Amino acid sequence: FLSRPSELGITLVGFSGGQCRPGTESGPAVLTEAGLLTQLSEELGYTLHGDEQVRNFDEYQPTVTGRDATVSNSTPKFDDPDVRGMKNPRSVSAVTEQISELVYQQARQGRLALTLGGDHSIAIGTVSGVARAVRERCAADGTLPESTTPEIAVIWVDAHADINTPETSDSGNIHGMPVSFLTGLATSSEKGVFDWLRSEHILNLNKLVYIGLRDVDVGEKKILRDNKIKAFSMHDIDRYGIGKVMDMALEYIGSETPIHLSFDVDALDPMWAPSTGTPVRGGLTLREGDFICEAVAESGQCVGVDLVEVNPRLVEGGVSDTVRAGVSLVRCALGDTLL
Ligand code: 5AB
Ligand code: MN
Ligand code: MN
Ligand code: MN
Repeated sequence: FLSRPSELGITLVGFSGGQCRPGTESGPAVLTEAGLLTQLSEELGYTLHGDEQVRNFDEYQPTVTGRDATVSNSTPKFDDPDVRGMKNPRSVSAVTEQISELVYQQARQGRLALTLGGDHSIAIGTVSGVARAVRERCAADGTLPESTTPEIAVIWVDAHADINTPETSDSGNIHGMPVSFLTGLATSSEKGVFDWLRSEHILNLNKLVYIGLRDVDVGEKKILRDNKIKAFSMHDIDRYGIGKVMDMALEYIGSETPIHLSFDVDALDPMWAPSTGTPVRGGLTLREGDFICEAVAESGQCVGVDLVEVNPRLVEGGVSDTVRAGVSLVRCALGDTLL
């Protein structure tokens, strides 16, 4: 379908405003300091485009309070009162709007869009940007095989479904809501709060596949059921094994549909990835996580990859394990084992 892409469009998003635990903004820095980008170019042979430095979004980054106050950089806080219970709504909207444009600019040139986060709210930007680029490339002659579908599929690997609407969310944290905005289940009611999302950004609910779920809120379960959303929970992985689950996931998507992989590191069991804001026990092994990424790479359909929710400030259990896991996941998603 797609030849193995050789060009990568990198976006490094140092942002943590989609949730309340400072530290996620340093995720891209620790992953790149571990040598991830060098490995992608020197060992996997990719040509890298886009960000070399982490984007810090200082203006929109929430002010750190409490016992962490001494380590915060004291930029003036953007005035951002709650909207429909959402925390930092204008900040997250402004940052994801920029990410969407950046990722779109990479993906429209046929580059595989790799984004390192950052909390999972940033996927509102990445998925919307890739969705728009693929729609545009399908409409333009000759840039993709003729049978390619203009709508992308998303494989969302996560302990959580991240499909709360502002109304169903108990926490108000937007990293628990990206899928509802991306699919149009949640819409804007206020200027400056996700009012930039257009139809070309939207993900079809029947092109969404979850893998790894084990902590889904009551309101989210109703959304999954009512919309018949495809989901492989940890229970399904236990029952069928990860190999069969990936076969079923890719068969559901079909071979003509470009795939965006959005990988929340908390899908892995905290044994492998402890440094993350919302760990849930009973998760994927590192090999199961790597296998998911390998299978997506092997499909030849991958157009975008996110790795999010690495929080180096949460050191219990060791940051280095989480970083090593993150590096491994990205390498596998970019076809490491196939070389
Ligand atoms: B993550 C929770 N469902 O809405 C909520 O880490 C958790 O991006 C969301 O998957 C976890 O706050 C968001 C309770
Ligand atoms: Mn999660
Ligand atoms: Mn998530
Ligand atoms: Mn999390």
